[in-house]
Amino acid sequence: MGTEETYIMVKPDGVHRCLVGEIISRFEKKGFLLKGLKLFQCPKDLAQEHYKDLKEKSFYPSLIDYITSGPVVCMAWEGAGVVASARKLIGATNPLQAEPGTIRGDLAVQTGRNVVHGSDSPENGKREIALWFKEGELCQWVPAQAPWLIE
Ligand code: DAT
Ligand code: MG
Repeated sequence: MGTEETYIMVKPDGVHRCLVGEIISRFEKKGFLLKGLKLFQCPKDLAQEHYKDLKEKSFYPSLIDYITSGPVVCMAWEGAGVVASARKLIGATNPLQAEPGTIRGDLAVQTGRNVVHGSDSPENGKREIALWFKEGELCQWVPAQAPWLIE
């Protein structure tokens, strides 16, 4: 099993639009390992820390308002190559440019309502999981299907 981890989050629009199951299902079906999962109301300071690299962008205030506007679903997924693969499953930031078959390509129309977040590097995967999950919220386990996914 690879040790790479990524932080995936269904944003408030995805929760309101009842897309949680659909989005989780895409990662489950791919075969990655779910390590953590929770419905969570994000406080403003956490949203600001998560998106700190975008602080100077004009859309930053509305991005913070959006992410804190309702519950999100936080997930930690593990697997070899999971960061890049999850970004492919998610699709381009602008849903109009995201390929059909990707989550954003199939389920969203606007950048400011693009339903899901995925870490952009293994380093940020680790950083974001540590940011969004407390100690004890992640599970170490081996799924029954493991031998049928990785030889
Ligand atoms: P991604 O979520 O694909 O990693 P990002 O890290 O560049 O994209 O930006 C984080 C989020 O900020 C993105 O999912 C939606 C929002 N955002 C990015 N660019 C935007 C823009 N030009 N207008 C409005 N929102 C934007
Ligand atoms: Mg990003």
